[in-house]
Amino acid sequence: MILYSFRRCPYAMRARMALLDAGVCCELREVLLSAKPQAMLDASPKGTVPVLCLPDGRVLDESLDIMCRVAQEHRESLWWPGDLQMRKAMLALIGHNDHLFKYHLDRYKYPQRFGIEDTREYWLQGGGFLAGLEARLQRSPFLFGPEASLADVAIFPFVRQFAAVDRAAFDALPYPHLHRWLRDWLDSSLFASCMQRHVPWQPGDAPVYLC
Ligand SMILES: N[C@@H](CCC(=O)N[C@@H](CS)C(=O)NCC(=O)O)C(=O)O
Repeated sequence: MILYSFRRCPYAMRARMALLDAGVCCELREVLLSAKPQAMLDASPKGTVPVLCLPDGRVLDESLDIMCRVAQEHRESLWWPGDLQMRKAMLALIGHNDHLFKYHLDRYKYPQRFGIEDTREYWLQGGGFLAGLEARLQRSPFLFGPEASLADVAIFPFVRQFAAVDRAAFDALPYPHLHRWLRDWLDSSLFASCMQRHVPWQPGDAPVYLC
């Protein structure tokens, strides 16, 4: 398997964390978004990372598809719950993250890209999503119960980005459970492994593995 990835991309991060956690070893090709390798574009012309090329020639070019496949095939219980209602609820929360929260995060983090002068509205809207996470984390250590799930790993990289825009403002939010949850993920060995630095891949390079 080959994974095209970009270290700082939150979508690529969650795919790498899922692969690492499941113990699935694959070749890791670090990509420069400004100079995407032709081999990656041949596999997935839409040109976003992550892209996972499977040995049978199939290509997964959506991070959630990569995570779901890994969770289904290599993990049990909460990662990919047998309970259909729980699975639907997890995918709904991830969908909310990927669409609404990401929308507000982008505008809060990069106001100049969107011609925005006052980011307060986006901070508040993003904060609304965080309040929902806090309510869940008050009830259990992870978003869907006592163990880490697909949803925790899918959402964590985006909360990390939101927190990093103005760390003091984030730390001042009255969300102690969310702060603990984020800190635990940031301190985890899984995150440390997924954030190792690699030089961008070029054809002919010796393979580097994500293991
Ligand atoms: N829906 C995609 C989104 C992936 C995505 O947007 N990745 C960004 C980097 S974080 C990207 O590759 N953008 C292309 C570019 O900047 O040229 C997924 O979940 O995999």
